[in-house]
Formats: sequence, C-alpha cells, structure tokens
Amino acid sequence: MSERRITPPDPHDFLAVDSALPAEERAIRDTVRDFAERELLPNVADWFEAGTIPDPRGLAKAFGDLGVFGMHVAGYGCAGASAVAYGLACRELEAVDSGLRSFVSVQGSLAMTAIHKFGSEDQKQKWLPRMAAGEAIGCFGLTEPDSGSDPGAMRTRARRDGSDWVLDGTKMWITNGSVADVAVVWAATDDGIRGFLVPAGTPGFTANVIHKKLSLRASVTAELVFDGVRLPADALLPGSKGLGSPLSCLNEARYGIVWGAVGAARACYEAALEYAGTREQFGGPIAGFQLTQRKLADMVVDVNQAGLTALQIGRLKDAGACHHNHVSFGKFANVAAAQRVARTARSVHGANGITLEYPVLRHMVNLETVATYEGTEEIHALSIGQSVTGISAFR
Ligand code: TGC
Ligand code: FAD
Repeated sequence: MSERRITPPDPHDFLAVDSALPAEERAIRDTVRDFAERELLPNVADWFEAGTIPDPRGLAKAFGDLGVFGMHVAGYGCAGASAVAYGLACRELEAVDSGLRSFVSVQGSLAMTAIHKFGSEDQKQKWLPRMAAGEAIGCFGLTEPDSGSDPGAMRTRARRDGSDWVLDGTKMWITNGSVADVAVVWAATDDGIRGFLVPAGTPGFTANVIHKKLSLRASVTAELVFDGVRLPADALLPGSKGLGSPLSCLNEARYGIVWGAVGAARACYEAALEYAGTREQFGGPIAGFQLTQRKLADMVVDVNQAGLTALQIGRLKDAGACHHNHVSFGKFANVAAAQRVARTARSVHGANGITLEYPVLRHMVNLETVATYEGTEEIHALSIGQSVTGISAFR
C-alpha cells in the first residue's frame, strides 16, 4: 500500500492558516489585498517620506468604495461582515503600512463604533452612511497632553449652559484630527465622562497638525483645541456614560491591531525571505548561512503564531465570547511579535534595510507607534496580569 504524500509547508502560509478559511473570508482577503497592492503599495514609501497622505479625501472615498469602513457594523450602509473578515482586511492593509490600517481603524472602529453604540437614531442616520461611504471622515479624541494611559484623568470638560454644552480642553495625538469632518470628543461632565460630536468648523475648535514624527508618517496626526466651543444639546452621544464607553470602542480598534500586526510582520518576513535568497556574500546566497536560517525560522514562527492568535480571537469574537482581556492578549503578543520580526528582517537586509526601497525599517518604526497607541505594551501587560491574578496593578 503506497503512503499518502503529505504536502510540505508553504513558506508563505506555513501552518496553512489561510487555506483553512472559508471561501467567503478568503474572497474578502483577496479583494482587500488586490486593492492594497495596486493602489497603496506603489505610493506608500513616497507618502511616508513626505510625512503625510496627500489626498486623504480621495483615500477615504477609495476605502469607502472598498467597503472597509465600519465593515463589521450592521446597517447604515455598512457591510456587516464577520469579525474575522474585518480582521483579514486590517491584516492586508497593515501589510502595506500601519498608518493606512490606522485610517480605517479610526474611522470604522473608533468614530463609527462610538456613534453606532452610543448615538441617537438621528446621529446615526446623519453620519454613519456617509462615513461608511468615505464621504465624511471622523476622528476620535480621547488622549490629552497630560493623560494618555490614564484617560480617566482627562481635563477636557463639557459644562451645561442652558440646553447647550460648552467644551474646553485639548486632545493630543489624534489620527485624522485635521482632516476630519466630525470629531468624537470625550469630556468630563458633572455626570461623568460623556462623548460629543463636534463638526469641523465649529467656532472655537481648531486642529493643529503634528509634524516631525519619525513613525506613522503616512498618517495625519493632530492636536485638537476646544476653546469655549458651544454645542447644541444634540451634540451629546446620549448612550455614552463613564470611561467604559470610550474603552469599549478601543476594544474594536485594538482587535483590528491584533490582525494588522500580523500583516506588518508577514510583509517584513516575506521581504527578508526574498532578499536572503538573492543577496550573495562569500560566494553564495545569504539564505544559505545558518545564522540567516535561524532568523528566517524565528520570523516564520512569529508570523504564524501571531496569525493563529488573531484567528482564535476573531473566532471568539464572532461567537460573542471575546472578552476585552482576550484583545489585550492579542495586542500585547502580536505587536511584540511584529516588532521582533521587523527588527530581524531589517538586519537581513543589511544597509539596504535602512532605505525606503524596502519596507522593513518603515514597518519597524511604524510599530513603535502601534506598540504605544490603543494602550501601550505595559498597559496590556497589566490587563493580562490583572486578568490572571485578579489584582489590579495600574495604580
Ligand atoms: P477602570 O476602573 O479599570 O475601568 C473603568 C470602567 O471601564 C471598564 N473597562 C472596560 N470596558 C470595556 N472595554 C475595556 N477594555 C475596558 N477596560 C476597563 C471597567 O470595567 C470599568 O467599568 P465600571 O462599570 O466598573 O466603571 O479604569 P482605569 O482608570 O483604572 O483605567 C484602566 C485602563 C488603564 C485599562 C484604561 O484606562 C486603558 O485602557 N488605558 C489605555 C488608554 C488607551 O488605550 N488610549 C487609546 C486612545 S485612542 C488611540 O490610541 C487611537 S490610535 C489610532 C488607531 O487605532 O489606529
Ligand atoms: P504615557 O501614558 O505618558 O506613558 C508613558 C510610559 O509610561 C509608557 O511606557 C507607558 O506604558 C508607561 N506607563 C504609564 N502608566 C503605567 C503604569 N501604570 N504602569 C507601568 N507603566 C506605565 N489617541 C487618541 O485618543 N486618538 C487617536 O486617534 C490617537 N492616535 C495616535 C496616533 C499616533 C501616531 C500616536 C503616537 C498616538 C495616538 N494616540 C491617539 C495616543 C495614544 O493612545 C497614546 O499615546 C497612548 O495611549 C499612550 O499615552 P502617552 O503617550 O500619554 O504615554
């Protein structure tokens, strides 16, 4: 009796994680990957070098047409796709650049999720279909100059004045802040932390672009200043109440990062694998040296383990069983894995690795931001620590 021949691992999907995906999820992956490789990849190094996205409105429209804004939201012109499908989209976008996945995360997972979860029916009808289509851009203002990891210490304040609200304060490091049509702004009130919708152009509201970033350069980051901004009563997101409201939006964006980090890691590993096979030193390809093979082994293990982590968290999410500590686990583990892979891939590229001709250093420095925003590595370590011990060590 002849033995069945088992196919050897595919270097591009070593544990055959993707081949196990259902056809519908693979189709979404392929659509986003084709778009990303055709429309984004040829331009991203120039955008990164220029330190901006030259046409954010055009990019928003293209993402809207692709259907990735609010992709996992049901109704209001959104695709209502599975959590895994949304994760795959984030993975394929971040394989090009973390800043481009951020654009989608902030719009869909933060601004649109806040409106969807906590907005009135009028607010949802007014903003969500236009945001899903990429005709309106949103941003999400939680962080302040003096409160990042500890958003409960925010100083931005909204006080009642008749039926109006008056908003004062500063938000810092806000992705898409200066190109947004509407800012979701979190402020302390006499009734705890609440969310507000502040349209661009409201008197007293200014957005100042942050320059001189060395990371996430293909992304717009801004400071938002609110100086006696008068808002009508219906600017309040009526369902928002307490710090748990913005944190529940963060879970959605952090989930996208769990997958996105796999994309950045995969892109670095694949660049290193290709480079190692063609670059020759000492009379042969550097891929033939034991030390390079060790690097490739470390990278392929990290990429595949991170992929499995993302898929399992995605399946939990689709089953309605994903706790926010699962998401902390994924963000903590996968971003650290991606950082290791990016650093190793850069070393495989030698001097070429420090240029924008290759993606590795761009991913490596982007991942410094990814490890910082949406809860730093330390904050997620503390969340996991609290989860397994029952003891909070945040304070
Ligand atoms: P704590 O007392 O623990 O919690 C306050 C209330 O919130 C609940 N909660 C959560 N709810 C939903 N999801 C979560 N992940 C939650 N974490 C906590 C908690 O149960 C409690 O509810 P209740 O009913 O008892 O009041 O709050 P704390 O002040 O001790 O802070 C906890 C901590 C440190 C985990 C939290 O503040 C935190 O996550 N800090 C990190 C801040 C952060 O991630 N900022 C991100 C800003 S947005 C951004 O970076 C966008 S980047 C662009 C992109 O995504 O691409
Ligand atoms: P800090 O909180 O001051 O932390 C500094 C250091 O202290 C970190 O290493 C941290 O882990 C550590 N630390 C803090 N507390 C503890 C503790 N209890 N135990 C141990 N260590 C601790 N925010 C938004 O609201 N919206 C956005 O769209 C947005 N986009 C961003 C885009 C970019 C490019 C960047 C860089 C940031 C963005 N952020 C955004 C802000 C981001 O969420 C914050 O930078 C992040 O939450 C960390 O806050 P911080 O920078 O103030 O650092």
